[in-house]
Amino acid sequence: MHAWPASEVPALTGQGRDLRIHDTATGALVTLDPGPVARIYVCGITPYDATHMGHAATYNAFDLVQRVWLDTKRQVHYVQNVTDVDDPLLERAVRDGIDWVGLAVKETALFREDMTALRMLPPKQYIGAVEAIPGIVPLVERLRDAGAAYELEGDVYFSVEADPNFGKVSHLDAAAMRLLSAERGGDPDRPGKKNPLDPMLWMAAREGEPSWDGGSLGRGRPGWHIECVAIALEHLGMGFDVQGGGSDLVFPHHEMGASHAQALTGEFPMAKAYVHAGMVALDGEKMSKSKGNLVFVSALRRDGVDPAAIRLALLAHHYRDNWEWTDQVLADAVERLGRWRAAVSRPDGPSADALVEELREALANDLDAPAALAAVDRWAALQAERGGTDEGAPGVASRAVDALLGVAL
Ligand code: 5CA
Ligand code: ZN
Repeated sequence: MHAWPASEVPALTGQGRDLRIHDTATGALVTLDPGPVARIYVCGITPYDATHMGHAATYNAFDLVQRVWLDTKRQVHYVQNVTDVDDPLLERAVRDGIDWVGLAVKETALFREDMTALRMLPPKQYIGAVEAIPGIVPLVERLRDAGAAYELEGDVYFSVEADPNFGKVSHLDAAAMRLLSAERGGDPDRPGKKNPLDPMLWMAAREGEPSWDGGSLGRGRPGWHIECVAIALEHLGMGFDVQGGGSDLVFPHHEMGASHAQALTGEFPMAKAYVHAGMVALDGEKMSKSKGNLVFVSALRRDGVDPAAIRLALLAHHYRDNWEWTDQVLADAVERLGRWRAAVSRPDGPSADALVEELREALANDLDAPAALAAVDRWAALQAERGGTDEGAPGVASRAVDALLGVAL
């Protein structure tokens, strides 16, 4: 699939900082030391009901990761998937009486537009589950041939017992895992499974559902977790720097992905850091497609809201916090954008050199975007109250806000 156009990232003078970030697997802050090319995989959308503010908040977090790396003069190899065939997508198409392919194409196009408007950096590879099938089938065959997978009425399941490190991403107990598995696409109650938690790798063709040639697996379609593992391993290889997503992906998705990769390669972990964004809520509940309590980026854009203000609304929250979307959050962001734009629209001002360092420090410290916003607020307040004589300052401030926060002033 094609991704979306990249907005330019201005190069800043001086030295970027290495990123210290929270890793779910170890429960600690880790200082990442990527090579000259940092490698990141971020789980993409299942293309229906996109892009809501929860999606946007999560992609914003991983956009910041890349901006910190780019500031250290590294290149970034970014891969993202689109889960363009899966139960919830097919169910939505049936509910609405529309073609599932058309639904996925339309929603993915809208997502690209939203990401472009929000100045989110595009992945180098943007890969749909359907186009990944030829790479998924041999992995499932390998897992089966190695005894890490088994067949149940034509479907193929992964055996969590095959992974000595199972549980090391989420650290949940069996009861919690079982509950989340049932909630998030698993089938713990299906009779005949070796372990209730075992996830499907390959689902045999069902009447009235799309299916593909699976070689020795027979016709069918891929399971969810193996999709991301196949794409990540093909394009990034084992031991890449960050796997990202919202906290609702910790279990089962990222746990199972780490397990599949362990069984395939004998190595753990697949990613050096498992990074998870908090959940955005609306009216006191997690914003989710199943509940339908959604605020869409595209709807706000249609209403004339500046995408830079949407982005500032996201940045006002720490990525690991759970937070609530309200009209006030947006109003505050619109007001802040106005203040910042006024501050950089003057020909001179107070020096912004310290501001650049404060932005770098804040983001390198587990992506502390609220601290970064506070630093810009302070500089803008100085500009408004006293001004200054540094002729380059507004340009320096504006380029730093663009490069590090993705906000064009
Ligand atoms: N296609 C899979 C990942 S492989 C998927 O989870 N798709 S999704 O469309 O449901 O979500 C896309 C991303 O948005 C995921 O990282 C998910 O964790 C995140 N996300 C979903 N809802 C919210 C929310 N309310 N707040 C924050 N992030 C969210
Ligand atoms: Zn994924």
